[in-house]
Amino acid sequence: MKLYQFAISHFSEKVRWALDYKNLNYQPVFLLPGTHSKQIRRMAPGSSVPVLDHDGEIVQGSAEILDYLERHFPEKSLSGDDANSKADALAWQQRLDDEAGPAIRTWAYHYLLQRPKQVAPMLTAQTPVYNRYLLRLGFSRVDEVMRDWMKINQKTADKAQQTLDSLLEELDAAYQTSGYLVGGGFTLADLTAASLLAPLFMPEKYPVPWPDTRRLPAPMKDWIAQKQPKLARVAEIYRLHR
Ligand SMILES: N[C@@H](CCC(=O)N[C@@H](CS)C(=O)NCC(=O)O)C(=O)O
Repeated sequence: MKLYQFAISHFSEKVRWALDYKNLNYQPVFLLPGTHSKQIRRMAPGSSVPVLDHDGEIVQGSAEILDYLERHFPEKSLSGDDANSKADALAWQQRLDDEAGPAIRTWAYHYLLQRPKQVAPMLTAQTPVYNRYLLRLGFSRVDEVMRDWMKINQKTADKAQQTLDSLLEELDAAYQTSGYLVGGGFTLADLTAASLLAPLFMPEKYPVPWPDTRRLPAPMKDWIAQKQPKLARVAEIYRLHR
């Protein structure tokens, strides 16, 4: 198996985690955001990562890949104990993929793109080191293209922060009952929450050099610090199950 991905991609982290959790061997292929699309479009309909190549069978999209892995490698299931749990876990995954994923991305890039020195090593992580220098050289264009492509500006970042505020409240409440989102154990719902929110608690195992939080733009630094209590359980789940 080969996994085409960006190191920084939190959707890719979902799949890295599922593959590791199931003890499956795979070859990681780390791509550079921007130059990736040609290579991905040769294999799949869209340009997004993650993409899994399993002996020539191509699967694009983190939810589709998790579903594929559950069907082909059912041991160490991530789908809960019964059909109801599976449906609940999938519903959480869909909501988090649709809401948390894009919101984190908009919010974090809005501030990180203001710090080229910190974001360049993250965008180029696990690729040849010259990419970091090339990216720094062309940074103003990278900034412009990324903002334009993902519609990132102060207004969309503020809206993303509101989305995250209410989602974090909801997750915190949901975690009070059993410590897991579905039933009493770890499922792909928790894996999705902890992967997509990882940029807010910056776990060591995630394959990028996280920025020094003291040097982040003040609104980013302050909001992250303020939200740590609400993130305590997902951060713990990452530590326990990743
Ligand atoms: N719903 C998709 C979202 C994937 C996604 O947004 N990937 C981003 C990186 S986190 C990407 O590849 N962006 C570049 C592109 O779309 O060409 C999934 O779950 O895989």
